[in-house]
Amino acid sequence: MTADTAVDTEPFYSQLREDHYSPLWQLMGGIGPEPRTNLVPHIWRWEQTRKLLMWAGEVVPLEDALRRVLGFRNPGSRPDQRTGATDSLWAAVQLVLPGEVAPPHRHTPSALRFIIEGEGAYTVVNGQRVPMEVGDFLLTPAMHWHEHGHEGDGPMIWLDGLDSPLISRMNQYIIEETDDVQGVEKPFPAAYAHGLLGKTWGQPHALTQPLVYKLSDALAALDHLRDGEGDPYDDIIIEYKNPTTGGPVMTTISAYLQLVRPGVDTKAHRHTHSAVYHVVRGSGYSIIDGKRIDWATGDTIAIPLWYEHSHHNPTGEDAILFSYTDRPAITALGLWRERGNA
Ligand code: GTQ
Ligand code: FE2
Repeated sequence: MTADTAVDTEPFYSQLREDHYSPLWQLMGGIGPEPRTNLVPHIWRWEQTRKLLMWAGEVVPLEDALRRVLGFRNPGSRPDQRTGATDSLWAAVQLVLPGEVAPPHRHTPSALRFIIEGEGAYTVVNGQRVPMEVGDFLLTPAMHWHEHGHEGDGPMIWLDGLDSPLISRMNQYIIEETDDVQGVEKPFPAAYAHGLLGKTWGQPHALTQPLVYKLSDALAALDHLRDGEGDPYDDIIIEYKNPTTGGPVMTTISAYLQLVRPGVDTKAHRHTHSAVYHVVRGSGYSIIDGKRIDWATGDTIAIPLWYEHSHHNPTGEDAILFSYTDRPAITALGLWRERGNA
């Protein structure tokens, strides 16, 4: 067909639109052999994060906010895009001031917390009261009731991680809220809470996994492993596990603590899950997509899917990183892939 005999296709396309048909040949733009995202790697520095969060404490009463949470929004996000720090992971800092209670609710997104600063706060998850101490890693699995209170002095600050952007994209984000604080039930003995011992009659108890992992336990495990070889991409890394399944801590989210030993340069890799890192101790840098990002205690870093990254500790001190990912969700969908330079 030559130009001067070209068919006028406009009536065809307008009929398709009117009758709700999609021509595939117009939809394949931007899809190629590699996964792609418009999101970008980014670091949020602790100094600025803490300053803005404390400012929120001055200008936003908890009654108005319910939860005083500042999310880390990926700079590559389009204005209407339901993203957090990455395509599927929300990351945020939350501030509770003395005497405040963030009211009870439950939702389909799974949530985790890593405690950054303060003492005297607690969360109640399905009737179990969990005190929060710096370095603790806490879980609020999907549809578990939770509320947060603070009986100490001074600000209480923690990192929140949720799969809410993923759940939102699937139009499955539901929340139930109430003003009635939960009745706090008698605490489970540790072995029962951790799934080592279980009742055999009637209903299983409402919690089937530990709700808190202490920093000292995780650090002891890292220390135990530090003389070995380590992972080529992460150095000495442990996963927080659900002991009742041996799998990730939640259906969609896995979480880790890692030690990048002094002088270590990890190899670079990329994978189809995305990750949020929080610097617990020390300093160092990562090379993400060929660019060096220096980090130090309190900083939070987003690595969206398929960006190549490596971690480096040029200092003489340990660097300890907490991180969480959507790897279990990506794996369940059959999408997990990795490409490394090891
Ligand atoms: O503390 O329950 O960062 O429901 C986002 C949603 C925290 C919470 C967030 C939440 C919470
Ligand atoms: Fe919540």
